[in-house]
Amino acid sequence: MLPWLFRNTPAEIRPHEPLPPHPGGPMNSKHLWSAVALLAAATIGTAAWKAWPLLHPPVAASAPLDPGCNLNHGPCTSSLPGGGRVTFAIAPTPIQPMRQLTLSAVLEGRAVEAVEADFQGVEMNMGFNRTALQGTAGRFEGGILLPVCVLDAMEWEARLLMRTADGLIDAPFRFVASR
Ligand SMILES: [Cu+2]
Repeated sequence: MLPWLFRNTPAEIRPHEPLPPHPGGPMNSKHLWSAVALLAAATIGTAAWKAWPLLHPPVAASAPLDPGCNLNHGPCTSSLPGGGRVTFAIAPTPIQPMRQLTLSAVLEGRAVEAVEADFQGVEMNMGFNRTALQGTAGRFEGGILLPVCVLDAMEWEARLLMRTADGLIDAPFRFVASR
């Protein structure tokens, strides 16, 4: 009885029934996400591995930090391990963020092939702020723009990275940049 009704029904209902779970479906998707996570971890790992020498160049010797010298009050001089000294200055003062700063490093009694200045927040990560200074005969100059901080005043450490025949020598200097 009413065969036409029953003939149509199965065909109309079937597409609306939930599909039977695909045998390998959920498993494949888990594997896919594991692969994506592994790939992401490997990519981040590789990037960190490649960035490590850039962010943390192998330093052969470090000059001590002189807490008594403030770059806001003028040049600071640091004795280098192995001999010689460097005088570092930032102008203009007071040192402010988002302002073109002139950097100068003068070497005495030590042959230096290249100088870079790296700026880091003492108490907070302010990103990568490094610039190469240009020059010869012991006088190197460069410029940098420091990023603005959420704080009105923040303490920075400027680190001179000096390439010498004895390897990389760094010298730290500290100052507060105020808006
Ligand atoms: Cu800051």
